[in-house]
Amino acid sequence: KWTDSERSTIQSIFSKIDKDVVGPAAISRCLIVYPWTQRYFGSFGNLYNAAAITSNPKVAAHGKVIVEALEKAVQNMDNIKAAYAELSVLHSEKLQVDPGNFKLLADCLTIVIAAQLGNDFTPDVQATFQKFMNVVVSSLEKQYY
Ligand code: ZNH
Repeated sequence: KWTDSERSTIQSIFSKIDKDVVGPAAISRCLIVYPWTQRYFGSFGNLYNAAAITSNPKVAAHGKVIVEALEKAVQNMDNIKAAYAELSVLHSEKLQVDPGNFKLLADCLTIVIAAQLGNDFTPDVQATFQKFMNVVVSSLEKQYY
């Protein structure tokens, strides 16, 4: 259940961020600081070091796909689990991503968005964003159980 203030906070975050920067920056950061997450991206080519990751066009494109998926969650805030049902099956059955990794990417997204919003990322905004990402992560995990 979301309060009106939480809804407008989430919408405001997504209206302020530069999506073309946040997605690629967050997935790059995840691949760099948690290098074991690279194992799922064998088809992405060179992920040899931080410079290779941040300049890899497939990584950047995938970052944008992830932000688009988050926007779908924003548009379906009352039904994120249903909106993500297919995506959860894909990650579980086809991609076989260890679900612990969702939280790691969520944390990278939080760090990148915090850096981009600066003073606008107040403790209240942070708490609401955390709640939102927790729902996103648990929705992605749903088909694992
Ligand atoms: Zn993921 C894919 C989302 C996390 C891995 N993904 C994907 C997609 C999407 C997503 C939308 C596309 C699908 C289709 O195509 O249909 N993810 C997402 C989200 C999240 C995620 C929202 C959180 C937040 N992922 C993740 C992680 C990982 C992953 C953590 C690992 C580590 N994904 C993945 C892969 C893929 C995907 C591998 C495939 C890619 C390609 O392109 O191939």
